[in-house]
Amino acid sequence: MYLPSLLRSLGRMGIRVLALASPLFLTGCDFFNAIWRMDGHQSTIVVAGPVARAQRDLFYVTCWVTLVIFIIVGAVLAYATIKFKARNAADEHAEPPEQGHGNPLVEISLIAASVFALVIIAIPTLKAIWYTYDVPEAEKANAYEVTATAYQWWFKFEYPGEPIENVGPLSTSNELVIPAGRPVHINLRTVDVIHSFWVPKLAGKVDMIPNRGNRLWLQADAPGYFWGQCAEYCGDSHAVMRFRVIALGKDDFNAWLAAQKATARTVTATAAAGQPRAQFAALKEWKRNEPGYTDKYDRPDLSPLDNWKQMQAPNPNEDAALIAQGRKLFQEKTCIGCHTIRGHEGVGITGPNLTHVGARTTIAAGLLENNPEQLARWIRHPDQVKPGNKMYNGGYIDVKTRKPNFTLTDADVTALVAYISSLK
Ligand code: HEC
Ligand SMILES: [Cu+2]
Repeated sequence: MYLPSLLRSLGRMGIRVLALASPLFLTGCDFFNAIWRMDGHQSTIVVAGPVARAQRDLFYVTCWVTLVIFIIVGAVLAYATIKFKARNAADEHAEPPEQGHGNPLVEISLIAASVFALVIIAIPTLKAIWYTYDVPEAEKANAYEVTATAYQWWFKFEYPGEPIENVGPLSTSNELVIPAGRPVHINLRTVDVIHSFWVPKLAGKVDMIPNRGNRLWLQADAPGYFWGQCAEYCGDSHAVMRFRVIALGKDDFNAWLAAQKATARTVTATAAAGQPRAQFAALKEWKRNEPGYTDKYDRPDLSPLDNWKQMQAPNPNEDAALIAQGRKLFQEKTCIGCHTIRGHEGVGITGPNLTHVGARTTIAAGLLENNPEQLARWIRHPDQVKPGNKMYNGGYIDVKTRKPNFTLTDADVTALVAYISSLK
């Protein structure tokens, strides 16, 4: 397939030239790099799965056809402008030449050329629509099924093929773990407004519509860590309604499923080896809207996937007493009413399932890095991190009177953070 790959690399070059011509590239080296390599976290050009690849190739076909049209029209325009321009005063005041009714040959050729261009675009477009619509027939038996449900401003992921006795399907939040190299069929649902499910490197966006089931399929070529985003304006915190997709090899995936099906970890004093350590040095006071850390992932020493794998292991220096205190506070401060911690006291379903939240790389729907500092920041001031969020409005404060429902001291936050981090 020489021609498509040539077209592809030429296409990439064309976009780079356009990007370089843009004055924006002067604003920063990172930005320049991202554009030059075109491999940002949410790139639709450097892709990692067959569905996104089909969509990208279609984009290139359209680019090329329209580029050819642009060049022809531009050339004719330039030719006419130069050839027929007024060259002296006499030309300028000359009568216009005799006006005709056009040239049937030219007109018919133009119509034929347009139809031809549209057909060239239509054939791969229709093929791509059929291909991306559903898992190919031959692969259906091998497809893995997941249900993604959107809430203002986070995602719930359920695994209908992994039932837990007396509970229902395995359920997790904000980080979707899938098997690599297998098609994944995702049912798209929403409990409130219209959201849209988008993992740019794996597949184009598809809306999640109230009272109407929708779906998409995607596949990751290889194990990896991918950035996702709600792509439909859905209220206050739409821009920070994010998620992650982690694709794992077969064994890793099965190990993950087994760990997720287990009930929440209970840390006892004997289980916690080593020295209890302070969970974090001091509570930092974050400024309102101070940015989180997950926009960029800049750890050259550790790939995002390896970072995710490290998060699965319990911290060797846990403070069992502090964790027990946190578990008690989780009940007293009403957290249990909104969050499920299967095996512990949490039974709520209006917030993300936290049974294994300590093993996730992010919190607050992909917005903050999951570390003690950011957890403390979130638990203290969810309103300052995500405007409008329903943990604060209706949980921390009474929405009608705007009065706080409870208070959290620094010591409370420290204990809650220790407890939540222990939920591996
Ligand atoms: C009124 C319901 C409600 C209460 C009460 C509540 N939460 Fe939440 N919680 C939520 C919702 C909703 C979210 C998702 C917010 C978002 O990302 O928009 C959330 C998110 C979280 C997250 C991040 C989870 C993730 O996967 O991103 C943590 C951790 C958390 N809550 C801890 C707590 C703690 C600790 C308490 C008690 C002090 C608490 N919550 C009380 C509703 C609640
Ligand atoms: Cu949304």
